[in-house]
Amino acid sequence: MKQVTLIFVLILGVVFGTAANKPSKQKEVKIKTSAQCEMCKERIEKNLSLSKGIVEAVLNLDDKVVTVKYNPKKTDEAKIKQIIIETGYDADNLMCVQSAHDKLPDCCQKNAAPHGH
Ligand SMILES: [Cu+2]
Repeated sequence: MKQVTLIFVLILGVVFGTAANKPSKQKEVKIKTSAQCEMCKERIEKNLSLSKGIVEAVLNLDDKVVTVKYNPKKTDEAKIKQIIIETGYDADNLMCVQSAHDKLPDCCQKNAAPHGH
């Protein structure tokens, strides 16, 4: 009988423990991009935030890392990276889609000289 009680307590612990481990259904991912300037930042953030399942996208121009908050039921990291490369920028180890990159303003292309505007 004692053993049954112990098992019951263990199961309860697992159930409540699991629930406590996910306070929200949101996930966050940080992706390194090839953004060059403020325009790139706006372009990437806008394209991401308009996409399904993405709650928020904030790009830091200092390290070019975009932090994306998303709903894992509606999207995933691979899809998020796909949006970035289709916008014309590298996403971590993925190369940008060349045709999309070539449509960017000169200053936003990867071989552009460092600049601020
Ligand atoms: Cu730019």
